Amino acid sequence: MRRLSPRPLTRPASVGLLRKAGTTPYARAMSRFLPLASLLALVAASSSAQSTAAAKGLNVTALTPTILRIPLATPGPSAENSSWAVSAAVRAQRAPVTPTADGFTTDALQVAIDQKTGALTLRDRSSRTILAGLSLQRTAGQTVFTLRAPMPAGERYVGLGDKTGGLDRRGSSFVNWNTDAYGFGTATDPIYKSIPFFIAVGKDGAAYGVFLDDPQRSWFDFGHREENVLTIGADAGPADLYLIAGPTVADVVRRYTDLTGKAPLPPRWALGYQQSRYSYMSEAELRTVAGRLRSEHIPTDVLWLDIDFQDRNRPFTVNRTTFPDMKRLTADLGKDGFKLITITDLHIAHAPNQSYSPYDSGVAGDHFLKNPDGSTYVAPVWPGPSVFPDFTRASTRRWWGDLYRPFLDDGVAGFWNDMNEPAIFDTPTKTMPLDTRHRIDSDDFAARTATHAEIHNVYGMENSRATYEGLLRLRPNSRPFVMTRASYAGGQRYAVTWTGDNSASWDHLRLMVQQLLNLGLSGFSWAGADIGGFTGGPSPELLTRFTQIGAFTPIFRNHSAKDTPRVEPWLDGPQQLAIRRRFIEERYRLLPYFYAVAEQNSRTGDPVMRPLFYDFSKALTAPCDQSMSFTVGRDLLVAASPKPESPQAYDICLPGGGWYDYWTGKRVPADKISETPALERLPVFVRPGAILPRQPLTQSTAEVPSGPLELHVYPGPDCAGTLYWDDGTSLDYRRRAFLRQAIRCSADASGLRLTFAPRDGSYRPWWRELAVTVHGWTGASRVEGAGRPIAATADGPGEALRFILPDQSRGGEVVIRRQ
Ligand code: MIG
Repeated sequence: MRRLSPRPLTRPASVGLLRKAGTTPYARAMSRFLPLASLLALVAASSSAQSTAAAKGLNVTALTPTILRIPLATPGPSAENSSWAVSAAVRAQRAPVTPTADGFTTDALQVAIDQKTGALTLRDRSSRTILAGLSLQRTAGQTVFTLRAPMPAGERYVGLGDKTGGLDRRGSSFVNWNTDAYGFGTATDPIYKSIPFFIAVGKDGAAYGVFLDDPQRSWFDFGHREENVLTIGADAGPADLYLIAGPTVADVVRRYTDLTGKAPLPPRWALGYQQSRYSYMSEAELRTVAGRLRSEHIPTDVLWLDIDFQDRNRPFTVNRTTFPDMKRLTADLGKDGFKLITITDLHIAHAPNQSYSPYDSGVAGDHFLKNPDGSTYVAPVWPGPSVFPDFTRASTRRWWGDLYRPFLDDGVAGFWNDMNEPAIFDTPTKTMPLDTRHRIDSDDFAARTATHAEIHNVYGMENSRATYEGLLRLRPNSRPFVMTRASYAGGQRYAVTWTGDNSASWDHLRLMVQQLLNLGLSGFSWAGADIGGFTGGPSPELLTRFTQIGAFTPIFRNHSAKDTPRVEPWLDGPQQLAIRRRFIEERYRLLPYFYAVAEQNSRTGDPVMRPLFYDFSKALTAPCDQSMSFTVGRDLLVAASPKPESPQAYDICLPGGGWYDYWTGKRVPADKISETPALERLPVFVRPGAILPRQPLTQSTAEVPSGPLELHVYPGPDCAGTLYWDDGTSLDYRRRAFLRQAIRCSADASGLRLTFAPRDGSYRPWWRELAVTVHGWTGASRVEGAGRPIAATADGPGEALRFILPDQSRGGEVVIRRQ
C-alpha cells in the first residue's frame, strides 16, 4: 500500500468516519460497503460545527445553491481542508439550506439520502431528477473509495481535459496520471493532463457536473467495466467531490470555473497565428523564417524558440554563439510585428561549480526536490543530470519566477513550460519515483512533507503558476503569457495549454477537435494542437486541413519535431500556400469577434471553442455525425468532414435552421445539407441573429487596421452582438480602459432596426466608422440614422445591403425600411 507522510487529521470528516466505523486497521475497512448516508451522518455527529451550513445530519455542504461539496474521508494521514484547485475563499462559501426529512434543499436543489441504501439523489426544485443513486463504497485493493452512479440511457459524458477517444466518454475508462505521451494514439491513456471533471449531458440537454478534487492517481469508468454504471475511484485522498447542477451545460461550465477559476484574458497577440519548430537553431534561421512569413504575406504574431536556443539545453541560458543578442533580436522582430516566446523547462541542470546561476541560487535557497534520505533528487532530462524545483513551496515559486527577469528585460513576450509531468529520461515510469519528497509550504496547506505520489498531478500546474505569478510580479501591468503541457483542474488560471506530441495523421486531425472541445469544457478555453502534427510529416492535404480547422481553434500554432519535414505554410508550393493563407487571413479578419469571445470567456468561463450542443441543445439529437463540428463562441459554426481524408459527401446539420453561409453571406435553405468536400473549402456558418464584427486584414495584431470596423448583421431571432476592445496587452482594462458595446437588431415586416447601446468603458478604438452589411436582405430599402438618410448599396436580391455609419460611441439607432 502507498505510504504517505504523516499529516494532521484536521478534517472532521475523516475523524468521524474512521472512529465511528470502528475501523482501526484500515485494511479491514477496505472491503466494507459504507453507505453514504451513514458516512455523512457519522461525519455530522463528530463535526456539527462544520455542518452548520448543511442540513442537519449531513455533511454535504452547499457552497452555492447549485454547487455541493462532499468531503470524501480517506483513511490516510492526509486529511486537511486544502486544495490546489479550489481556493480557500471559494471553499469557505456557504449557501443557505433548509433541512428536510432525508436531506436538505437549497434555492435550486433538493438533496436526499436514502437511509437504507445510502444513495444520494439530486433533484431540482420542481422535483425533476438530476442525478439518482450516487453511492460511495470502500473497496479492496489499491483504490480507497469508489463512487457509483447509474448511467441513464442516452446520457453522454464530456470533459476530462485532454483525454483521447471520442468527445463522449461513455463506454470508456480513464486514469488520471500526468504522463509524457510522445507519439500518443487515439486511445492512449493516461496522457499529459489530469482534469478530474466531467459533465453528464442528457438527451434533452439537462446537465450536471462532477469534479473529483483529488490530485492523487484516480480513475473514471463510464460504463466500461460495468455497463451503464459510472464508477470513480482514487488511490488515496484527501478528496472532495463536487456536484455541480445545471440545468444547462453552460451553467455547469460557468460554475465549474467559478470553483476552479476563470482563464484570464490573454494578450491579443496570442490570438494570432504562431509559428514554431523544434527548433529554429539560430538567430539567422529565425530571421529567415520571419522574413519569409512577411514576404509571403502570411499574417503572423508569434515566433517560438524551442530548447536549442539554449546553452547545452540548460533552462534560463542562451547559446550566445547562435543567438548573440536576444535584445536586438526581439527589438527587430518587434518592429516587424512579431512577438518571441522561448521555452523554459523546469529541469535545472545539475551543474555545481559551473556558474550556472539557476542551479547555484536554487541550491542556496534549498529549492530542489529530495530523495527520501534527504539528498537532492537528480535525474536525467535534456540538460543531462538535472534537479527539480519544489513548486509546492511558495518561496520556490517566487525564486523560479524571478529567473524570468533577464528574459523579460530582453523583450521576450511569453514562456513555454514543457516536460512538467514531470518527464524523466531513462526510466520506464517516465517520471520521478513516487517517494520523492516535496515540502509543501503554500496556501492553506499544513506545512509538511509530501510524496511525489500526492503531488505528481499538480506539479505541472504549480510550475506554470510559478511562471505566471513571477511574470505578473515582474511586470505588474502586463498580461502574462504562459503555455504549459501538464496541468490539473484550475490550471487555466495560469497558462494556456496544447495537446503535446500529436502526429501528422488524419486520426490526429480528428483527435484535435475532440481534445480541444473537451479541454474547453474542462476550463481550459485556451488550448491548441500542433498544426500539421508534431511527429511524422503531413501530406500537403493534411497540413492544409490542419491549418484550415486550426484557424478556428483557440491557440493556433504550427509546430513540428526535429528530424521531420518542415511544415511552414509555404512548404508545399503556391497552391497549398494560397489556401492556407486565406484561412490564416480569415482568422485575422475575425479578430474582433475572437477577442469579444475571449473577453466573455474571461468573465463567464464559456469556452472559446464549443460543441454545438453548448448553445444549441437541438444538436444533441441531430441526424448528422458532428464529431468534426464546433462553434467559436455562439455565432460561428465550423463543420469539417467527420472523415476529413475522404472525398465523400457528408451531411451537415445546422441546429434550428436559418443559418447563413459565412463565406457567401447567403441564407442556407435547410437545416440539413450535404457537403461535397473540396480541399479549398471549409464549411463555416453564422447563427441567424448574429452580429459579427470583423476588421480589415493586417499582417499581425500589432498593425493598426486601416478602414472601418465591419459589422455583419445576420437577421434572425435573438439578434445581438458585442464589441469589445482594449489596448490588448495591459491590465488597464480592469480599471475600465476598455470598450464594450452591445448591438441588437430586430426585424418586422416593415424593416430592420439596428440598436447600439451606449458604450461602456473609456478605451478609444482605432476605428472611426462602421461598415455595416445586412445579410440575406431582400428588396429596395431606405436607411436612416438619427433622422437622416444614409446611402446604402444592395448586392442583389436576397444578398446584402451595405452602408457606412460613423462610430456609434454614444449609442444610436439605424432603421432600414423596406420600400
Ligand atoms: O522531449 O522541447 O512536447 O513540443 O518541441 C521532447 C522539445 C521535448 C516535447 C514537446 C515538444 C517540444 C519538445 N519537447
